[in-house]
Amino acid sequence: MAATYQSSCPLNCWDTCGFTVTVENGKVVKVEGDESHPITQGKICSRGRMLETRTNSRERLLYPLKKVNGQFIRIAWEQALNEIAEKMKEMKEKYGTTAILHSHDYANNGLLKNLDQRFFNCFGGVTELTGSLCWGAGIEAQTWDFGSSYSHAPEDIYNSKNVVIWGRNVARTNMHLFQHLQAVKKQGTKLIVIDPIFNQTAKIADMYVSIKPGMDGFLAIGIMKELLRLGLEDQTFIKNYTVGFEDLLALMEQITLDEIIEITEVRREVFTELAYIYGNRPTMTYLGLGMQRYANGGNTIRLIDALVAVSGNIGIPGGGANFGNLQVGQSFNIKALTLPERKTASRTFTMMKQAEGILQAKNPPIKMIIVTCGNPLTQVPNTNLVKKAFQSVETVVVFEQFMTDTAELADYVLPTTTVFEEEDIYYSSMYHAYVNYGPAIVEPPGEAKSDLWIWTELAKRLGFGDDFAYSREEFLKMGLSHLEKHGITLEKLKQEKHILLPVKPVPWDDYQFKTPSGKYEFTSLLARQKGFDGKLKIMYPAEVGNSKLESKYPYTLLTIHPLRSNHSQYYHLLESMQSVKIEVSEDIAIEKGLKDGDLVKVFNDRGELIGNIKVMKKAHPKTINIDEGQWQKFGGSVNVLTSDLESDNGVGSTLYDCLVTLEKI
Ligand SMILES: Nc1nc2c(c(=O)[nH]1)N[C@H]1C(S)=C(S)[C@@H](COP(=O)(O)OP(=O)(O)OC[C@H]3O[C@@H](n4cnc5c(=O)[nH]c(N)nc54)[C@H](O)[C@@H]3O)O[C@H]1N2
Ligand SMILES: Nc1nc2c(c(=O)[nH]1)N[C@H]1C(S)=C(S)[C@@H](COP(=O)(O)OP(=O)(O)OC[C@H]3O[C@@H](n4cnc5c(=O)[nH]c(N)nc54)[C@H](O)[C@@H]3O)O[C@H]1N2
Ligand code: SF4
Ligand SMILES: [Mo]
Repeated sequence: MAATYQSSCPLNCWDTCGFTVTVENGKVVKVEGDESHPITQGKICSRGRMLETRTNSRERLLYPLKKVNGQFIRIAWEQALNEIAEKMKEMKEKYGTTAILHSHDYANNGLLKNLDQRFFNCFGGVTELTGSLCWGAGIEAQTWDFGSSYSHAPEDIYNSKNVVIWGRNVARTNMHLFQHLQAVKKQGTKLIVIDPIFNQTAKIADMYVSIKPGMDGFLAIGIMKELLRLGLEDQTFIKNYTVGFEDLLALMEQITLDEIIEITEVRREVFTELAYIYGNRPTMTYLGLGMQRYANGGNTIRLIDALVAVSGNIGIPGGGANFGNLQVGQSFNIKALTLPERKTASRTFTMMKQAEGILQAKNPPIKMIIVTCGNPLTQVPNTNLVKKAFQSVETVVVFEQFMTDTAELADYVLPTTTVFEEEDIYYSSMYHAYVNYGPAIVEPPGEAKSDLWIWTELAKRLGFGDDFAYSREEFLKMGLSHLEKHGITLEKLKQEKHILLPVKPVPWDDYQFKTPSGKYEFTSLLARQKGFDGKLKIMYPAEVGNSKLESKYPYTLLTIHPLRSNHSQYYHLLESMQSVKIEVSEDIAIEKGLKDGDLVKVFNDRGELIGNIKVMKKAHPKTINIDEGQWQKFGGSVNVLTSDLESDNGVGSTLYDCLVTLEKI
């Protein structure tokens, strides 16, 4: 007998789709789009559909494993939990709790995944990771400018005259926005795409701007120069609702349009045309994550924000500098779930520098790593250093669904459930503001257990079992407690399956910003409080454009997100993905005499990777792309080449700020 259930995509993605899942004989047999979901409307991508394959895969981890003499052997849960708890106690007594590092990312958008922090806080506080490989630089930048990072509601795009997609690979990473782009184009809205790669989104654009990677801030300055020359700025907004405009004017004096044209490799007419587009309000800007993964990434986002502000596109329907949508996550009572007040010790490393942190830590050294919802061996920059760091630690515990590169290095691997095997609610602070319900609809295979079950069992053994003596339902209610006054309860969510959270569809429409001054800040007071000077800057990437380094490594390496995988999560399930593909711009192919299929070695001082050439049509000169997420056994992660430097504001990555060269083999 087949039954269908409404559920949600748990993956780290802009869209957080609604699912209809078919179950037959206790197995998930099909994952489709839920047509009743207001945003995702029955359409999902292959990553969502393939959660069926991930759930039923014969490669799923089924039993706790322990490494003995270099080999994994199956052990009982009782033994695994006792030994890990014992180890944690020993660490706490000998070195203090911060000798343990919690390494994680955000592989699953479930609300209850936040309970990892409750566990570590109640334990006393471990070494934690701060910042974000993903969007850290941009979130911090918008926090300096606006006080937070908020996006317009998806349907507000129909109020725009122009839509600028600035460094977001919409067709591949944000499919429901792509559908809106196709629709607004039909009603005459002008679509502009700014990207060094002529991607599927660029193909439908009215205007495509190819730019040298890492130089978007300069483009924004150039457009602002033209905007002011043409008298198209919004003087009322600037005068009444901003601070620091004179600093911005002084900055623009420091560089000429001719210099900007040379740096960005963008034609002069484009600056003028984009000035008219920004001046012809409302213009909506969607900022992507690609262009802030540079050493100047925070400053880049701030300069684009400044352009949106100067042109008066803030707080109006059809406008906005849409990057993250933190209003969504802020709706939940995360404090009640995580109990931050229980932490008595703390130490932090940034996500980018976790390897260096591990290798250099003293007082106490890192003696144990617990990895959840992450695969640092493929996803964190400078893989060779990450590997060395993880290998240097006495005990590594990994909670996983599959034997990933990270799990391979572990001493204990604990098998976890997938989305269809546990109840949770799902949201993402990236695009729309619906929260979706996801019931447990099948039994986990083998002895796989939810992350929460593992935390609970460990907590009991470590003496704070009471803090975990709640059912999943009780925890979900805790997380939803702030929403009761808006009539949003777990019962209602279970009934309706998806509910719109009470967030603003047009953020900042009252011009009350969350900055220290209450205004939009071209010069940021918050940044000053943090020890920066807070001003916008003329600022270059660390590697791209660095002429000394370019003489040795002349090509910029981008490592964008794969079409058919969410990061590393699908390579092992799709044979067509199990090799390294090296995409090069046409000028590189000509210069090096390369054609599709040729085998080459790409390298820099950090590492090397071998793969097959694919020539990219119309990409910006001297640009290479290798999709991120590849596994060691299929050729290896591109992060052997990337840098672990932090962005200008300290909390983002510089994954795309990477120079390489290549050689035919
Ligand atoms: N298929 C798929 N979708 C995904 C994911 C996935 O792994 N696979 N991951 C999800 C997650 S976690 C995230 S964070 C989002 C990311 O979503 P996006 O922001 O779309 O992701 P990126 O792959 O980083 O690529 C963005 C674009 O930035 C461009 N770019 C790179 N450098 C520059 C630059 O200097 N200037 C400009 N203007 N453009 C530049 C790239 O060419 C690329 O087209 O996607 C989500 N969706
Ligand atoms: N070079 C380069 N590197 C990048 C990027 C890039 O564009 N280029 N993108 C960066 C970005 S945007 C991001 S968001 C990060 C993503 O980095 P990660 O989140 O580390 O990447 P994933 O491959 O999604 O790996 C997550 C792991 O978590 C496991 N997992 C899934 N669900 C659960 C669960 O419920 N519980 C547990 N315990 N485990 C689970 C999966 O099996 C998978 O192995 O990568 C970053 N790294
Ligand atoms: S990965 Fe993203 S687009 Fe695909 S089904 Fe999940 S939420 Fe939707
Ligand atoms: Mo991400």
